[in-house]
Amino acid sequence: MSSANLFSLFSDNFPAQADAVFLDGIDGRQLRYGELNQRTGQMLSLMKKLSIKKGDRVVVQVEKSIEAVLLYLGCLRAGVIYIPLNTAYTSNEVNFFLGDASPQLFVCMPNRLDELKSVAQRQGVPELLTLGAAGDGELMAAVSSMPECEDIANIATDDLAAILYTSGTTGRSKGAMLSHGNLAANARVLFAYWHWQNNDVLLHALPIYHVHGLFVALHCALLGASRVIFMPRFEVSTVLQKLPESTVMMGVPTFYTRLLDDAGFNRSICSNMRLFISGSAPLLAETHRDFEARTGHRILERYGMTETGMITSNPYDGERIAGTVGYPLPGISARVADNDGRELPRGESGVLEIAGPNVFQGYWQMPDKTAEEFRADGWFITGDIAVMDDDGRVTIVGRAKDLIISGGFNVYPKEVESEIDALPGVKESAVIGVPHPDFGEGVTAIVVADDSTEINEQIIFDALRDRLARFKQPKQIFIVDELPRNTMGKVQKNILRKSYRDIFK
Ligand code: MCA
Ligand code: AMP
Repeated sequence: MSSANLFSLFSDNFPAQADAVFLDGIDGRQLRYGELNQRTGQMLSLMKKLSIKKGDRVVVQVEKSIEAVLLYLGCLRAGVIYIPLNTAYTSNEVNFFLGDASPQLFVCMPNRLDELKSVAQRQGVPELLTLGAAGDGELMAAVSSMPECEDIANIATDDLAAILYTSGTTGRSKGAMLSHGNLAANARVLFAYWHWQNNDVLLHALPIYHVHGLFVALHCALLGASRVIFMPRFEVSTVLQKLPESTVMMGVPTFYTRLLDDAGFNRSICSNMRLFISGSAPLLAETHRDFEARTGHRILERYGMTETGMITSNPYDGERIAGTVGYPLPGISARVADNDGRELPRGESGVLEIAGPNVFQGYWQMPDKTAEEFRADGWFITGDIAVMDDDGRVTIVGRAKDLIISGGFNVYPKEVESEIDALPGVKESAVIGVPHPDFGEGVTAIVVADDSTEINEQIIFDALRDRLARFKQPKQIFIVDELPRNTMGKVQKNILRKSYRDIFK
């Protein structure tokens, strides 16, 4: 039986010329396909030396860099489970992930070593190495001393490739287990659906600790043996400079609204571009229209989740309709169902449920939570409210889950509320998302004091600074006398969202 290692799927497509460029860093450094092959082989040797075996976990919290991509691909190649963390996570948050994932190795940024060493020790992590944005640190020094090696670990389709943490409605993060088979299925489908071409040049400005930047973008490029212009972060001026030599860009809606806010963004800058893709959060129909008027390009919006990769996409050739997320991708079945999982007639709104080879293997060490998110017939409940029209086109109209998406990052209100409620002087809080011109939704906290200790907005901001990643911290806090409740005593967040809807306008 041949191996289902995702790395083999990529390496089978590597260009014949070893000096073909894969990653083109804007600091002038490049990674060529030949070096990718050599370095990931050495990574496999390093994993062996450290006794990190197939199925063991490697947790990684590092800046975006060429070497960070090598580490991901090296883990795939070695059959080791890769667990990337947002660089914004505080040591409090990292402590949880190390405890939950019990990795054999934790790779962190050199400038946070002092702070994170004790966290890794507390959680009993056997190996700790550093990796800096320029490839500096202990990891690459160790890799360079390893023998080259042609091995690729033998992998079955269901063996895990990665665990990506996604916060839960309970406030407790859940690790979504993705197999080599899950990732390969989605990569193949997107590559074909978006008509990926071998001479495509991908402009990559997304972070690489989430599905969008790590899997969707990099996997398509690897299947096409393409060149990737690799930016450390999204920055309008650099995007404007690099668009003329690119053909594809993927982004969250904030990328597109920020580009439109710049007068220098125009049709001629985009003349080499083939495709702009948007996802991770709803793209306003207005942004879609403005973008077309400015550039002549109709953004292709798609929809997905960490647990499933991409689920639907607007068509490449057919009509890309603003405000819709298109059709279920080939091989993926989707239905709009009532609360009991019964399919609803076309045109009615309900929860979107899906099935397909892309659907994850469950939540890491949470069988009960996993069972709750699946129907008895095996369909996965996305928690998004959708409408499907007669020809199968899907529109996302809301969320059954209490989730805020800010600039493409997910924020679970419960997690923020738990931190606020734990503060002395706080009786209770409600965290909501309200329209924000830059981030789509802005995190906002409505807090009721209990009068035991003095509390004000500034005390709350200060207390959250070291507890929660910056993007989860409320942009505004309001102290009120009471929260609106329904007759069952449940806080009515819809009323709060209405009352505060204009605060960022
Ligand atoms: C940064 N800040 C944020 C965010 N990003 N606050 C709220 N929401 C955010 N997304 C904070 C900064 O720490 C800073 O705080 C202040 O806001 C302003 O930062 P700014 O310089 O404007 O931010 P930036 O560094 O330019 O980042 C904005 C960004 C970035 C480029 C939109 O957030 C981003 O790259 N987002 C993409 C997320 C993504 O890849 N999502 C895909 C998830 P202070 O002022 O205190 O310093 S995968 C997924 O969802 C599924 C599977 C899917 O369908 O793809
Ligand atoms: P994540 O947990 O980061 O994978 O976020 C997945 C969630 O992002 C989905 O369940 C949706 O709520 C949302 N999402 C992703 N893409 C879109 C889109 N194009 N339109 C609306 N919501 C989206």
